[in-house]
Amino acid sequence: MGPSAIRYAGLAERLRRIGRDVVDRGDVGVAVPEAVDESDDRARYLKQILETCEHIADLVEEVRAEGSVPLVLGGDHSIAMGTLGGLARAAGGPGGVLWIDAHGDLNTPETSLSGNVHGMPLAAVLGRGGPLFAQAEFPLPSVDRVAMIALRDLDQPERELLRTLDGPVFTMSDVDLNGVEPAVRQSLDYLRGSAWVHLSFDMDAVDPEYAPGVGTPVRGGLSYREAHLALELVADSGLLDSLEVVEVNPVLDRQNETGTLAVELAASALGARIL
Ligand SMILES: [Mn+2]
Repeated sequence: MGPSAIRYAGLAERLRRIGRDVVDRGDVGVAVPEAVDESDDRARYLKQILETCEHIADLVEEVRAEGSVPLVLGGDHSIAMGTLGGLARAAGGPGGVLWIDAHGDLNTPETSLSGNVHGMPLAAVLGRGGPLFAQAEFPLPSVDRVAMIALRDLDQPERELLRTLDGPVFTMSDVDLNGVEPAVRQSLDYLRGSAWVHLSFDMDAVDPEYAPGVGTPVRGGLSYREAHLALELVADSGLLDSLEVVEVNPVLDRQNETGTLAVELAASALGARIL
């Protein structure tokens, strides 16, 4: 439903207005959770999620081979495994990701209390998700550099994994103290050396006041303008090869405010300017 909400909010028209050609490749088939067995309670629906991610990886690889910029819409953040797997396959090796999210998404089937795979994709793409992810047909690890912004809700095992990563990490406390600009600039400086650069934008990075339609809202997020400025800086850098906007849940939204914000933010990341 997330992608439909973002389309309904006028994504294609908005991107065409900033001079982008848009080709909508349609929806990727997803199993209906109520109709399938969740299989393993440490990583619920992992088999079905990896199948979906395999289809996403194929599409992303194809789009990259055409020389275009993939814009992947979701839905559950676990789709990032497919996006990043496709980028790694297209490039023949791992790259960098700017992960803007309230959460670390660094759990594993061994550490997760909920078994929600959408709390694990960053660990998985770094090759740290553990043996259950070995069944993936797309490349893992697909990422060798990660920078993170807007964190404010971490589990203890995630903190421990986070400490072993090299890249810059900016919590909301850092953003409060120093602003979002240095966080984005330092993140981009770190990612500049990567073979390719992807932006994974979880709408729950934004404060729930502006983005209420997300599965796991956390108060104290990016303001409306902080989110836009961050993505304007990403666009200005000229580094972006690919992006995704995820965790839009229209069932929890208010009159598609979150879908509408997703459109605006995607436009900023792809070069929309005030002047
Ligand atoms: Mn996330």
